[in-house]
Amino acid sequence: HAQLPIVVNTWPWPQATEAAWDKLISSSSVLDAVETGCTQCEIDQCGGSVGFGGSPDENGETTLDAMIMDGGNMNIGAVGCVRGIKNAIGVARRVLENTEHTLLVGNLAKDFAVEMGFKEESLSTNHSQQMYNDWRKSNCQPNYRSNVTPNPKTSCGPYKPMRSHVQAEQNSRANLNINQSNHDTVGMISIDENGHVAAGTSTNGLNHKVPGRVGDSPIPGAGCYADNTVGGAVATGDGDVMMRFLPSFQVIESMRHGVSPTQAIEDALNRILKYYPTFNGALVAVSKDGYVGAACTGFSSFHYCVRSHSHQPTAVFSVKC
Ligand code: SD4
Repeated sequence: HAQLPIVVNTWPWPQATEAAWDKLISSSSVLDAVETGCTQCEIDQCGGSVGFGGSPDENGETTLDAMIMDGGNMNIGAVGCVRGIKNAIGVARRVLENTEHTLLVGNLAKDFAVEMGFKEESLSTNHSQQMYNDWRKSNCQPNYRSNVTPNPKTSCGPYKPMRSHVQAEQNSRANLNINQSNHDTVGMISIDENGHVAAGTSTNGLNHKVPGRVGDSPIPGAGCYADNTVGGAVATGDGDVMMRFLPSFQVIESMRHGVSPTQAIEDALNRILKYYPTFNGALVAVSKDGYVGAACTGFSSFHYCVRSHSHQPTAVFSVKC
């Protein structure tokens, strides 16, 4: 338990937590805090899986997903598969503030960003090119396709035929070895001393994803959820699976009925595990009165950061999965 105000985020990225905290103290805006904290991770390329230069898709391109949610009025701004803009969470914030929409995607999300004054630039780096080249050399396996003929565009494959849908998921996910090092979204929750909650996410998704893929991070109730009357929740992990269950929404609804944050997360993960026993994922949640909980599955452990007046500087906590 921590006093309000508070900032919490997924993974051991205290520089993002501190940036959000400083902004929260100076601006008193939980939305500014979440945007600033996630932006810090986009600049730092946290874990290689936030921001530019990570997770090249089958064409070698990095695309970004991000979302920000205001738990006071239940407004959301999000971008999916946005190309050529480094500050995806900033664009999500503009979708929230400057449009009546919730989610913009792809090239047209980039056009919107440029209209809003964001700079268009390449998201590729030597590192992402190298990852892409290495993958091409291995006949582009593993990846997220299950077709038996080569991919006509890349000539990669053929990929292994899959027997059934669930089996396909399990085989391909076991091969993909989704883990902490290739699969870390920043998800952040901020609550001010009046109990105003905001949550946000930013990620470059998955290595070698099929171009056009959007994960859970910009999907309301999947990547995050916030509600001033309850608290906030954020998710990280295998987004293709998670978005089928809306775990952040489930956690908030359980907490609304009095379940503790940790128990609510365990329940949400267990629901997914019934269908996808090898699934990897983690959530962290904060109640509106400052109770923090976390749980994970499939990783060896999950780390998260907490900053408040009683956690100074940022404390990094670890839970075993
Ligand atoms: C996704 N959930 O795009 C994101 C990736 C991630 O921890 O969380 N990595 O599937």
